[in-house]
Amino acid sequence: YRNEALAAIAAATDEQQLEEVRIQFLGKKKGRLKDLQSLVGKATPEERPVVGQKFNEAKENVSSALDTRKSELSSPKAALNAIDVTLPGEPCKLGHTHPLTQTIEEFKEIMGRLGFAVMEGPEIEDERHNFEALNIPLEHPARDPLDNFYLSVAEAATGGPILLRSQTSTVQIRVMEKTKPPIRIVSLGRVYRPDTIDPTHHCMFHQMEGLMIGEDVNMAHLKTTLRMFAKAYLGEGTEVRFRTSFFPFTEPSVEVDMLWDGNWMEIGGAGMVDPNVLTSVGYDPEEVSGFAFGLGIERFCMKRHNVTDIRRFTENDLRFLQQF
Ligand code: FA5
Repeated sequence: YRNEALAAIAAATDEQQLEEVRIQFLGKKKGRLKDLQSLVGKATPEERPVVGQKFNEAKENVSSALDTRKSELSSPKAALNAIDVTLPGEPCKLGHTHPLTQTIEEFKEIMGRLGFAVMEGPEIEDERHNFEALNIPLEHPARDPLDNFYLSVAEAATGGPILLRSQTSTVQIRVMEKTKPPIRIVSLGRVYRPDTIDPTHHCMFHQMEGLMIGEDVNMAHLKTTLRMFAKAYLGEGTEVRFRTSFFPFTEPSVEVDMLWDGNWMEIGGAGMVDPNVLTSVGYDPEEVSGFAFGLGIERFCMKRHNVTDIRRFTENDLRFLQQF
């Protein structure tokens, strides 16, 4: 009886089978222990203590074996044993960085080689950093609520209006406010505008801002920096062209075009930092000068990879993303 019971307990592979074994041997009604018990009853009075003791021992052995097996079967190790580690596994699907992130990383790397440190600024901004310190006065049309994503809540500390930044030029101010010249930084990140969405415009896109401040920094430095950047990213044959333009925070201001594969692409704005901006951060325009530029990152990534619609970047379609 005992050996049979122990063998059955060891052979049980889950808790349900074990329960069946328990009923078969220790069950109150038909368990085989009952048969044994009746033998005890039939023993002679002299034999009875010995037989009784043997009976109790067998019963103890079986129930403790049951308990041990039960805790084995319910432990995590049991679950582990149930896994056949020799079977071939499911291949792990590896993701990769988004094409725009790849472009951003490459831009940082190129500008780093030209001596520009990478800075970050907040995506939710106050009016000082998005407009005022950038020489965009209150009555300027760029501040129209219809042309910006203003938030419905006010800034906690000042109670002033806040908005999603419409340009990375905000970071110029943040950096100059807390750093003394010379400065040579880039800042890459998201900006938001309620533009009509089409193949080349989105309401959320990325810009790379550049800022260099020092003694005698001039337009030639700006053009050389952008030309070296363009050649590094787009290739040796790339040309850079300036067209006169206007931005409140630069004087003079230019639109920047780059010649790539025979086509002139408009990729951003630039210029010499306006003296009013230098004054607003406590610099003396008689002592320092500087240039700034702001380039649209999507345009570069689209041109490099022949992406014809800017909306592809945010649709999360794996068939698109897996190509990069
Ligand atoms: C600016 O945002 C200025 N802050 C640039 C600047 C910086 C000028 C420093 C002077 C000094 P603009 O609005 O032109 O400029 O935008 C710059 C670039 O962002 C554009 O040339 C374009 O490449 C990209 N861009 C603008 N709007 C969108 C849009 N809706 N979707 C995608 N890219 C856009």
